[in-house]
Amino acid sequence: MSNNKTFTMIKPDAVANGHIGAILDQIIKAGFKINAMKYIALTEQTAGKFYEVHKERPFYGELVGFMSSGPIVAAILEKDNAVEDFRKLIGATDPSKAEKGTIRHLFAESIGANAVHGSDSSENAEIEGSFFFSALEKF
Ligand code: DAT
Ligand code: MG
Repeated sequence: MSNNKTFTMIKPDAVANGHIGAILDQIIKAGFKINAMKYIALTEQTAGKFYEVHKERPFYGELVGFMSSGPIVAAILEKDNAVEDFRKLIGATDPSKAEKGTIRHLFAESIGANAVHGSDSSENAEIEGSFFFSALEKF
């Protein structure tokens, strides 16, 4: 599978804290092109479905509650080596462990409210992008 796309969400904490513009600026300056984008809110049901892989984890309920607590920005991003390069740009899941200058280091509040999502594989990027976008919405 080609590795030139990844999927991201700017999470409810970063949206509420006014960081949409700053985060998109970092993403674009890092060389990612926007293939698809929308401002949207997940419900508990749709957040639960998106994060179904984490169903057995102890933080699943907290995660679903948080991700449906306010609007998000969902986007498909395009760049060579997109998945790996984007994970590098956002930093570790726990912002206290995220490298200096990464998006989570700069903007995340906690391990749960950690500002951004980034897909962990090209396969999952395709699944996650298709969860939000139809073929007509991808450019
Ligand atoms: P990542 O988002 O870095 O891929 P993940 O896939 O392990 O991390 O977890 C998905 C999300 O779940 C993560 O972005 C925030 C939340 N999460 C992970 N570990 C958590 C924890 N120990 N407590 C609360 N929320 C957590
Ligand atoms: Mg993950």
